[in-house]
Amino acid sequence: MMFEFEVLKECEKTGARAGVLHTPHGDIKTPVYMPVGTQAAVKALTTQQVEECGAQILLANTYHLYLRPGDELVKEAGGLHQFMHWDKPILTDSGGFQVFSLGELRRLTEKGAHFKSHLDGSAHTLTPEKVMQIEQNLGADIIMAFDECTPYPATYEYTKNSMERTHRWAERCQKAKTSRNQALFGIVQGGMFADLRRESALAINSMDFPGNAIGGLSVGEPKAKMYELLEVVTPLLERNKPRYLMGVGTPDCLLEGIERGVDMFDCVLQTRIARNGTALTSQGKKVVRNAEYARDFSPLDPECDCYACRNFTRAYIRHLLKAGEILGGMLLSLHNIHFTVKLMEGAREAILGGYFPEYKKEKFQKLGY
Ligand code: PRF
Ligand code: ZN
Repeated sequence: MMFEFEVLKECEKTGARAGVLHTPHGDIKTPVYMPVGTQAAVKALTTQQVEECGAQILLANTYHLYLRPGDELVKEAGGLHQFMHWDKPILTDSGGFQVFSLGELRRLTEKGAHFKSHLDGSAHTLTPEKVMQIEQNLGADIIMAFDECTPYPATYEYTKNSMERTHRWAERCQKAKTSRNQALFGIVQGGMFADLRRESALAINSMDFPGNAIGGLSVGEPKAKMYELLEVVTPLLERNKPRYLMGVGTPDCLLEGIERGVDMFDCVLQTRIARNGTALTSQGKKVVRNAEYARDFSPLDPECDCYACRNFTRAYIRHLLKAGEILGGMLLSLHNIHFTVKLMEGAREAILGGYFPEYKKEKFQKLGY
């Protein structure tokens, strides 16, 4: 089995698990945080730097790469791995989130999503079949089904109809996929309604995808609501398959997700806040751009051993940010990814060592949650 997932150990007190997912581009140790490279680049970083941060897998976006430079061009380049020079695993999201963020520019039918490009206003239609063709051209190891990320808030009726269409689209994706070296993951929706979440988890799980994702969360609802719905969904998803919580990745949400049985996460937060001057540290978030760090000659995070922390001070990085030097955003991006990867590696070790609840408690105290 090319995409076999092995659960190595489960926490005795929580749903947390440590595992390994085998892919054609190597193994992924879970739980895992996937940095986001929307346009085939993790913003501000080379793939060499991303690798040095310890990242095991990157996420790229179907929607963006289809519009520019075009999936045919990426295929001609030898696929996404070769195009961006990253030979570890890649996951492509289906556009089911990006398209729906377009608001006025889109319309949904049973057939698919009709929308105008955010780049030049040109008209396009993405259908489950078209998305499979695009994701096959891009050539990622893991590809996502085309779904609708139900907007928040939404009525019960809208959510139910949207969820049912997402299920029909998932089946169409499964039928349309012809590649054998890619794993197609289904996506659970169901908005903020526990009964719909249950129905969606059962439906997607029964379609027997090699992995199951949970979409439509972290869309503006309170965190407690997300945790409550996760508790409904994860126990219904096959134990021996990876579970992926889409678009979630603050340090607290990562640990809460792991505790509820999630194996994979992605989030743009790490690189986004880096570019506007914020560091994730073992003592919580630090806005390094602030004046209080002007004469702070200590590293971003004294407990971190990333390239930025080994070689530069808060004062220097603050100076770079204030002076508009792109190196500032680069060093912070590198640190934030490294920090998050280490948090996940620590969680994995804790699960394997049988002390995950204590690990989570200690991290929450230090991070100030
Ligand atoms: N669907 C897809 N991608 C996503 C989401 C979703 O619901 C989310 C929601 N947090 C992030 N990315 N396809
Ligand atoms: Zn660091």
